[in-house]
Amino acid sequence: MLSRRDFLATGATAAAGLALGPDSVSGVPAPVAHLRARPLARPVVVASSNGLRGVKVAYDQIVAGTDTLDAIIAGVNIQELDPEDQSVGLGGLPNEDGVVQLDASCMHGPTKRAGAVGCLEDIATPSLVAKAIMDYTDHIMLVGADARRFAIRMGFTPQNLLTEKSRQDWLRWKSRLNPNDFWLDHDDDVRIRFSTGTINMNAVNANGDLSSVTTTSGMAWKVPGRVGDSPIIGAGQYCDNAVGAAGSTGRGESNIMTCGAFLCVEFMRQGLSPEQAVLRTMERVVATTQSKLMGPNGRPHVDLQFYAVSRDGRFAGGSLYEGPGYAVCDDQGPRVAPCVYLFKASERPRRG
Ligand code: SD4
Repeated sequence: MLSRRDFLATGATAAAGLALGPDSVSGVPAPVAHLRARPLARPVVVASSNGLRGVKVAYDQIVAGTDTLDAIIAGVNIQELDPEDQSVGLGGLPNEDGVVQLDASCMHGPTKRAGAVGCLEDIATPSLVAKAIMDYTDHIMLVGADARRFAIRMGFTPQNLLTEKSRQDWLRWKSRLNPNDFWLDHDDDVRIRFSTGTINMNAVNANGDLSSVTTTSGMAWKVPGRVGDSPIIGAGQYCDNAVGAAGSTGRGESNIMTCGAFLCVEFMRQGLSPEQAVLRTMERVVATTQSKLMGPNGRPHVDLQFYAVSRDGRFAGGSLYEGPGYAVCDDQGPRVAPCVYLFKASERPRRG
């Protein structure tokens, strides 16, 4: 066995050629040759479909020279501050106590830094709080009341995030919870239809510099204190400036079980295209799904999407089931493109 010093001294690194670099010495797989060979990228921004306005804002900022993370955070701020998007920031659907609790995380590829916040109350832009944690502390993640205190000390203004629309939805849900409780039944249909979801956004600029961000109010009616995948580095989003960036929306618990965003980037490191990487990640999600979440046809009840961009500007969105699209903006302008998927919509099992 060669020691690390012996290995470097013998010049074995150089002898091994392109596939081996300093990363190989530290045990981290080196990016595949085709990614290294192309230092310049086609700028592109990809996001969940609710990010259609945001990808355009982020793309325009990136081509004007703004840092990729600042640009995509400006993109997701649009949804965070939009009271009509009930899955993120202001107007997000609350937990079972009627309290809005937000999660977010971000990564900055060029400087290899990350920030995250979980279970944050009263601050509409958790993506910016995650970035403040990254910029101003030597930590990565703050949660709960102390994260709120940190944000206020950093100059964020607390506000009531529960809009009247989301409060009415919560009351409807509450009224149907238990036939023996003291809540009166509500006439309306209790099912809340989401036209939008959590927002994940990933970008690469012309230098091949990458960033990623995910922000959410999490699952509606969740148990207070529940933290989903969005603020977990490697699950909700992940970015490696040598390879690519990826992120997710959908059932967070399933994503946490697969470290989905990290896995997606690792698949790209091995040479898979973003499209292949999101599909392979989805296959892993199915393989790690517990039996109580499986239908009789062997298909999971859960829904999950991944979005990925490679360092050289290729991109994809993927979904477990046929249907959802994803937002993308490049020199062709902003648009919603169809996700690649594992299963047809008709294969989705109905819940008993
Ligand atoms: C969570 N992944 O908290 C989020 C929820 C989501 O579309 O993405 N909804 O589990």
